[in-house]
Amino acid sequence: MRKILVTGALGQIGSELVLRLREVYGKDNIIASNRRIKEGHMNLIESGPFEIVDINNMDQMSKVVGKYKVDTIINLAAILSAKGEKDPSSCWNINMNGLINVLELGRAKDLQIFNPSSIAAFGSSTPPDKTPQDTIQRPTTMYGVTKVAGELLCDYYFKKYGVDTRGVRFPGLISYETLPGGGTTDYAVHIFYKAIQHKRYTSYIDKGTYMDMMYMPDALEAIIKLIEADPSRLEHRNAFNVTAMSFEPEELAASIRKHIPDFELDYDVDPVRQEIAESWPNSLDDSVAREEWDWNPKYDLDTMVKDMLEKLKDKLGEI
Ligand code: NAD
Ligand code: AKB
Repeated sequence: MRKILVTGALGQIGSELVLRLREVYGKDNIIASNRRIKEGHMNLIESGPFEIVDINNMDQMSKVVGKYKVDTIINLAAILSAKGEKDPSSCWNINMNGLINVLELGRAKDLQIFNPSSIAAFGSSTPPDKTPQDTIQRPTTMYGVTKVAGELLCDYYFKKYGVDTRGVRFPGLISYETLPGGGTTDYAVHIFYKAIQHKRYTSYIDKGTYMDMMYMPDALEAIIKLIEADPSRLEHRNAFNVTAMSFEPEELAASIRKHIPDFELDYDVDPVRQEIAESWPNSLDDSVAREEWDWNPKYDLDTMVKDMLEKLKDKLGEI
């Protein structure tokens, strides 16, 4: 059975991925880690092995890999787009120097490495509609720079050293368990909290701004499917375009109104995040992921909205 170390496990993806991986591979085979303990995660921390690991601290990470005989690292430790623009040097340090540590460990100990990229790896000179798998990548945020460099670095470690690196370009992820960690697509999560609590949301992203999105259950299955994919089918290894839906704020609001008819949406656009959003694609072409490892998301806009509202109402009702 695999032994998987998940870094950055107390973030938006990790807090759900760890529990899903524990169902699939057994709780003792999934080592959750984060550089610090964060409030509200005691369930996850107590549901199996947990270690403090800072990916910028090679000794610490290497000891944990040795202690549990880890054979796979899923590297989720990172700084996202909006936070990255506030502190570009930390964004570079964690997303690049941390990733190099992960890849060096992969090389030294023959580990499989999954490292997610993002739609942020594209920029305004990228074809914005049905953005192809292989195309122009000139991102204008520090986060995007680290994501495209990370994609290349992962390809380099595979080609040069034979490290089994894999990854996808995730779009904005929508989930109810843990709030997003400071990205541009976060509005598409916040809107659900405000819709349930106040029947009203003020969006910092302007109407008409399309971005790709995906519901968390599909994102978790993408990770598991790709780490298990037959390597002989993988022409690409890192940075597969994956998407499930593309919408702009008015379309999301219209879908929410099918369940909360008096929900109101207005705008107070944040120029920084709006500029980032406008530099990202409107919609991705994910046919290569579908061909090479049978990527096939289950949730579209309406099914995601229905499930989000049900689950979040339960969660907020419990508080
Ligand atoms: P997040 O910000 O919610 O969580 C990141 C976690 O990493 C946090 O718990 C943080 O404490 C931890 N961390 C930060 N620096 C660390 C370090 N040096 N060592 C160890 N832990 C550290 O992020 P997320 O949304 O879960 O994203 C995970 C990965 O997926 C990132 O690489 C991100 O770029 C990528 N991604 C996410 C989305 C999304 O919408 N959530 C979309 C595209 C790509
Ligand atoms: C962000 O908005 O920064 C992330 C991402 C798409 O990478 N959600």
